Amino acid sequence: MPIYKPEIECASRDYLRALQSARLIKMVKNAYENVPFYKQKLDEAGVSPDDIHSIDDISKLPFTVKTDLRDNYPFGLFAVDKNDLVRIHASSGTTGKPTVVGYTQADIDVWADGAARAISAAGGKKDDIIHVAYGYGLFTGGLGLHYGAEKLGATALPASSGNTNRQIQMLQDFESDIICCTPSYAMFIGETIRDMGIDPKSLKLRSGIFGAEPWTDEMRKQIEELLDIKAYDIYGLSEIAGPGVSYNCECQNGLHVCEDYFYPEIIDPHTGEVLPDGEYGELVFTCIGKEALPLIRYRTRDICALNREKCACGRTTVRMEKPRGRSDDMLIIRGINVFPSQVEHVLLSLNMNPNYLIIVDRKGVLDTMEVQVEMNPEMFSDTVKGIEKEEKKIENALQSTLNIHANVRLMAPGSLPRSEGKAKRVIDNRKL
Ligand code: DLL
Repeated sequence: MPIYKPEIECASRDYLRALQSARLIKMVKNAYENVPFYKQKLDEAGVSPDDIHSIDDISKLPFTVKTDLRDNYPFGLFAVDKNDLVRIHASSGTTGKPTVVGYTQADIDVWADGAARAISAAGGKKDDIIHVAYGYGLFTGGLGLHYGAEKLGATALPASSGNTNRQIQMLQDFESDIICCTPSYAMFIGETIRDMGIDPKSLKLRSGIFGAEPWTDEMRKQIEELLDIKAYDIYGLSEIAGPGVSYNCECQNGLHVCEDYFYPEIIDPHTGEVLPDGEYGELVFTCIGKEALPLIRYRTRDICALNREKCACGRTTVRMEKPRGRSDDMLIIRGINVFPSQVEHVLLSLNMNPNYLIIVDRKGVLDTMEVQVEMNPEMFSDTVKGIEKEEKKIENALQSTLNIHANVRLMAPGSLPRSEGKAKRVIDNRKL
């Protein structure tokens, strides 16, 4: 398959390191001279820009965390004058003020370049229609893929999210080649197509680029079947750029990082120590190619591992594993760490529907966990006894993976809320 930027994506490791070293030196200087927060932070850590000679010196630098952005809300970490900004995005968290990010024209070009690499790696070509069903607005999903599609020279279709019947109409009438949305919305579009009696093979759709939330390989298989496409993962976060920080190639084996712009490290989340390739820990990025928001060692909270082996696709760029979840999504139930993705993995391995909701509560001193799962349509006509048997089977499977008991409740098909953007999988009623 053609590679969008082979001079970078297939470059030698030595070339990439030299490029990263030059860019790190420049960005640290920019941050130190133009962001008072970084001047203070580096002074406190006893590091000066003059101590940074190569990418190996990165571990001398202090970390940046999400609250640093919030504490300097809205524009306090920007290294450029407001006149030089051409775009602002923001991501809303569950608590507090949103995180605000800004871009110069050069930053938009960097971001669009990453998104174009991702679309190309998913087989996108100039004559394709790229159907963008991520939300447009302050969220980076819609505009990120949109600019990527245009940069590639393909045709962007700014469908935005929602109005599923209209999405399907457009898939049919405009003959979209590639669809971009969250994996949970892709599932919903696929189910709706099935329920409408439309044969997915009658659509021109060839691939999908799905991200913005964790999803498992089992869910990938279901989406691929429902929509009769190949499903590619895409990763990104607003603070670093947006979608296109990393992406799947046709090997679907990890996500290639645009490491010429976003330098990744994996650290032990407790000690901050850098971990060797292959070990799971917290993903950290340094924006070595951006002007407006030059974040240094930003802790993403995403849990994954890195792999620097050459990929069968020919790309040499480092791959990150599919993020397993976020350290702040991790539930601690009766002292045991539980990731929603583990629940999803168990459900899908039993051929259950991936629409589920985890409800955590506290009765007295004891935590309780309930998992609501939608029945498959053929189970709906089952007897009460049959349903109870099925619930027990899922409870046993969850127990053996998670090591804790969860009450399973099978729900009517279609009864759990559907998401057009990021799915909400957990309700935690404990007042922790
Ligand atoms: O979700 C950017 C994006 C848009 C990525 C469209 C991909 C596609 P935020 O709203 O700032 O940005 O959320 C970033 O979402 O730290 C991860 O926890 C999670 N995330 C994003 N992509 C993936 C993925 C966008 N492919 C946060 N797999 C990140 C797992 C993902 N988690």
